[in-house]
Amino acid sequence: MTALPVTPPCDALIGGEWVPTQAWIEAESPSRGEAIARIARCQAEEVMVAVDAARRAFAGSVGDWARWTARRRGDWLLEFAATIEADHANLAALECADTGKPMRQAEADIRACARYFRFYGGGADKLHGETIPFDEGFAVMTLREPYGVCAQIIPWNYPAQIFGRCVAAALATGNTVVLKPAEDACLSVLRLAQLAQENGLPPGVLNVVPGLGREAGAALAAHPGIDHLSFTGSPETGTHVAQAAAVHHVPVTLELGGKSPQLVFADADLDAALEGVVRGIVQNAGQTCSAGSRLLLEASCAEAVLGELAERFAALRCAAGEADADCGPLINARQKARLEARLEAALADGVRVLACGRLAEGAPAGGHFVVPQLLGDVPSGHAVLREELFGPVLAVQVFRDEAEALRLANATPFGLCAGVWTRDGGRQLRLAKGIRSGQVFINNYGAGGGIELPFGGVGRSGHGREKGFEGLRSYTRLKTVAIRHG
Ligand code: TXE
Repeated sequence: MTALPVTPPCDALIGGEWVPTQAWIEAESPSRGEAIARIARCQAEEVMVAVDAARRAFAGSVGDWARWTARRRGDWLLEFAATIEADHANLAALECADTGKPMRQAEADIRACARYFRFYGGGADKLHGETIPFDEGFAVMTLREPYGVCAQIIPWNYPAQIFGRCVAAALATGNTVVLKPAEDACLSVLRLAQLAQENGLPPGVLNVVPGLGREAGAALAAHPGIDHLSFTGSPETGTHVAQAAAVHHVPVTLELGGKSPQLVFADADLDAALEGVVRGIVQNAGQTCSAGSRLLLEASCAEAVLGELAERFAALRCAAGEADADCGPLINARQKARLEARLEAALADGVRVLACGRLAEGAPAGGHFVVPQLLGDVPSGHAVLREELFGPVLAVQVFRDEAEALRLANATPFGLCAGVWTRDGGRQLRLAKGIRSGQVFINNYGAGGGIELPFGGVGRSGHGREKGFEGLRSYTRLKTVAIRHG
């Protein structure tokens, strides 16, 4: 087994206790293909006990979390942010080993996780209802109340960041949580849960049930005792969990990935655009919901830009996460085989690889590497332009004018992000309004991941918003109180 910097408890966290399970899952290092830990494999029974524990902590004798004042909850979140920052090196090393992502990215992810707790800790006592002017003799107000028990099913691509995004917002607003991390990467989540317990979080406020999607995940989504469900993952699984939750009329937030375009016009700062385009697809080996996986290039600058882009792709290197190269491995052998099959089918359809990166010297033989690739000559409407590949693969299309650029940008069932690179102010606004997606970035891509910025999708990318104050509101439900005082 590859040695870990620290070994978090790998059991389930239920009601403040670490509970062993009957069966286990071997956690693997994507960089080496070797086992690194054995994590709990929860079944429906453990999920049931965890939901009960969260219910008791919400409104029972154990923690009465919802009755902690907003200020006290906020203070706890702020202290926890400091704890995460103090454990930064351990958490980043765990995230790097478990996901294979380059160390710099793992470090940024842990900083972002702490920042979520800081942002929502500060926001806890600043979220409030409103008063509404109404008929003579009435006083009307809205109250923002927590849902209760929030189920959170999260993926493997950004475990620590998504833990921060979901857990901090839910706890700040007085909810309790049962979280199902992904079977492919959950060590940082387990370490964060351990630190939260050590930081004095009342038992049952945060419960973690590691396990397989079809077992623990399905049991959690279908549990009649949950009050809210937040899911990040594939559209197919998103449909399953939303259907399961609908049986009990549980509100659902779905964040389901994308096929996001980057539109580059000839009048743009092309150097900045190229930098943003390459980073937008290579980050986390393309395993990012908001990856900019389609490049739309204005014809008049296409040749020059493609020449430069090909050079940048050829210079990219893949290596183990710890080596901190441009690109790490994919998460597992299944995702690698899935991507390679799609690339093979694309080549058979006449798609051409215009340029590709290489494995760095010494990259471990057992790692699940796929080198970054730039694809050209893609037939219009081809699968590589419509399906999320979830790898470091950028497909290029050329457009003649703004109208065609907009048509191509909107030509997928997804709608998560878009990047627009142009100096023309009118065009910036027209495209910001015309593009069908949850986020549009002008002359940047991703705004550095800004935790303050609401984030979510349209169409197959899902619905509901997380991050920012909108994310905090989404973990509360509104109650209207009308008082007739005469
Ligand atoms: O996703 P799943 P997978 C996309 C990306 C990727 C594809 C497949 O395109 O190639 O999904 O990845 C849990 N009931 N994204 O198979 O299955 C599972 O245990 C309840 C985009 O890993 O959606 C994990 O915790 N839960 C994405 C989570 O769902 C179930 C991030 C995500 O797994 C379940 C990841 C079930 N029946 C993949 N089946 C993004 N939006 O960033 C699985 N799960």
